[in-house]
Formats: sequence, structure tokens, C-alpha cells
Amino acid sequence: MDITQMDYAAPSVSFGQAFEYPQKPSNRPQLRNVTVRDLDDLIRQIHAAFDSDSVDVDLISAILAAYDTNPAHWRKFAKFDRYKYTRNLVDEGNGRFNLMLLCWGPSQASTIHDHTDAHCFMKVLSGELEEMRYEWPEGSCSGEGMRAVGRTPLPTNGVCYINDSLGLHRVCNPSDSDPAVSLHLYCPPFSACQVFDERTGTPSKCPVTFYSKYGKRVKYCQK
Ligand code: 2CO
Ligand code: FE2
Repeated sequence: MDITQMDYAAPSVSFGQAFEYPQKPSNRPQLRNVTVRDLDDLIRQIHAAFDSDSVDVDLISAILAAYDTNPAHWRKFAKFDRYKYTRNLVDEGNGRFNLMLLCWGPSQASTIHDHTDAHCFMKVLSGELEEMRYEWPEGSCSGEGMRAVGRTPLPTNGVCYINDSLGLHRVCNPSDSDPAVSLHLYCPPFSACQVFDERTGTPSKCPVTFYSKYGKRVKYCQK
């Protein structure tokens, strides 16, 4: 049996003093009983969860779900723009993942996009978001409209996961008065993705840029 698949929980029957439980050979957190104190603890636990060759989607989702949002933890990263939602880098995950805050003004929305073969986890930290899922368009320029396959409201503290095999999505802040903030983890990091025209399904490439890094506004030079 693969040792990484063993169950490390205490057995329900007692074997007496002599029995020793098998020890997990890493600092990786366990799926059961995940508790998260604050954003620093969340980041520490996510790093520990990535201390492995594989990505454990259930474990990362459980760690994100266990964090009870508190603006005092993440306010310094939350920067809004009046015209477009922003990406604000929080942690570069030793090159394995990017963790960022996305700040959504009232009614701001993404385009329909893919995730460049990466895992995408998101957790709502403030306000509410809505995810609309789509099928991949048939052929690259089918001329057919995009097919929506699900709409999921994401309340504060809600967690959601997507990758390209599950489809495409558009995320929006459905409120026309309140802002929203979400925490996103992309593994591996990517600097461009495909966006899709909802009417035709036509894809185009779009850069994935940061509005701020570690709380400091990034200035991009205009050529
Ligand atoms: N992936 C989008 C972006 O980084 C946000 S939607 O949630 O994955 O712009
Ligand atoms: Fe996305």
C-alpha cells in the first residue's frame, strides 16, 4: 500500500499501550480537523499542503474553507480600481503557486476564461460573487454562442474550484452597490489565459497581470 494513502487517524478500537500509529512522513496538514487562525496561518498551511509532488485539491479546499475571513488580516492587499476588478499578489508559493486577492467593485465581472491548465481555487473574503460556468466551445471559431451550464452564488467564506477539464467560467460581483473581495490560488502560476467571446465562442489570448504586489501598486510602462 502506498504510505501516502494510509489513514493516520486513531483507530476506533484500542490496541493497548504498545500500539504505535504510523507516522506521516511530511508536515503536510491532514484533511480532518483543519483549523486556520488567520491569513498568515492560512498561507503557512497552504505551503505545507504543497510539500508534495501532487496537488491535493480536497486538502487545499478544506484549508481555504476553514479560514474564517477577517478584513484586518488582508486589508493591506485589497486595492480597487473603478474600471476593472484587480489582482493583488499576496504570496508566490515558492514558484509553485500564486496566491492573490481579487477586488471587485460593484457589478464588475471577468470575461469568460480558461485557467491555462492550472488548478484554480477561490474563496470569497468579503461580499458575494457569482460564478457562471460554460462548456468549451466546439472548435476554435465555431460561431456558436457559448453554452452556460451552471450558476453558483458564492457567499462570504464560500470556496470554489475549477480547472480546464471542468470547463470555463465567468465570475462577477452581482451587487450594484457593494464591493467584493476574493482570495485565489493558481497552481502552477500563469501569466496569460484565453478569453472567449460569449456570442461566438471565439478565443483570444489575454495577459494576467497584477495591480499590486505585496501591498504595493505595480506600475506598468506604456510602450
Ligand atoms: N481567473 C480570473 C482572473 O484571475 C478570476 S475568476 O476566478 O478564477 O482574472
Ligand atoms: Fe477564473
